[in-house]
Amino acid sequence: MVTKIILDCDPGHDDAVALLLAVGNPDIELVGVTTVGGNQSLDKVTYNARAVLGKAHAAEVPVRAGCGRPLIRPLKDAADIHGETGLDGVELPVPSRPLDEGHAVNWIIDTIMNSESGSITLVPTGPLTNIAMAVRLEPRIVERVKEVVLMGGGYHVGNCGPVAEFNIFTDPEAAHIVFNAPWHRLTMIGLDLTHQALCTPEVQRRIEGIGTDLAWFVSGLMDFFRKAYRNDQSFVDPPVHDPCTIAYLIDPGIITTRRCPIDVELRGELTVGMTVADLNGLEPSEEECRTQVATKLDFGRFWALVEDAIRTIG
Ligand SMILES: [Ca+2]
Repeated sequence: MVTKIILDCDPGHDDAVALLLAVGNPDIELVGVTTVGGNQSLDKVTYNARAVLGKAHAAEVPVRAGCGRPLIRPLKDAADIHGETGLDGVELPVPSRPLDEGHAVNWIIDTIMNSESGSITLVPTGPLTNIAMAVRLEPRIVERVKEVVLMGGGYHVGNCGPVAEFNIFTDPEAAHIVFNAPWHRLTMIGLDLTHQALCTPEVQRRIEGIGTDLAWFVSGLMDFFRKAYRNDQSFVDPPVHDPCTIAYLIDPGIITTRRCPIDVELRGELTVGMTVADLNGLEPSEEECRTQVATKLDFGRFWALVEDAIRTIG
């Protein structure tokens, strides 16, 4: 069965790989891409999304720009990890057609309201500003969305301070709205999971072995990402966060999950932007709890999916 998704992203090296996995896997239909200010300014990440789709021979996928800044706080980008362009390390093709008109938030609402109920999955891989705005503007989308699978947060670890992850830390108020909306299901693919999705030299050599221009493009992205993660976060290999969301939708068996209540800290002195997951006690039933965290990644099957997608795109 094909899963129809809206990918709400801020490319971003790992967002770019998520785009490629969504385009290159036959079980995913990329209905549209929406962008949000995060890793870089809205203009830059929107350009990057269009350029990556062009690189993937998927320029026909609609792209709409959304919110340029968080609901309340100023935007502090992630240039330290993604560079001045948001996709440093590679040369991007010039997008072949103009940006689609209209605001991403309106487009998300219209698309969900005009599609069969339960047919669209939301996949946010940036700050949750657009999704929060959409929920407030048209609350009926919540019951019409099949599920939300997002990259963000973590239950044991942070990357913007000790306990907060970048996407949630950037717009915690938006995250609070999204985590507290009564979706049929919300899966948090947080750092606990994505720090297992390391692009090791062996993985990168296998990608290069595909031998296409696109494969070398991905390798160029990973070279920059590796250096940035070494310098800024003392990682040996870079964690490629965002495509884990798409991999989970393609094959849920790749990722182990555990249901638990999750909320977002807005006022802590040390913990603003922390996703607080209550893992105490027995795992609640599906009726009791609609949120879950991702805990364990099947590394080999994950990277095999990414390689297959790059090969399929050609
Ligand atoms: Ca992202």
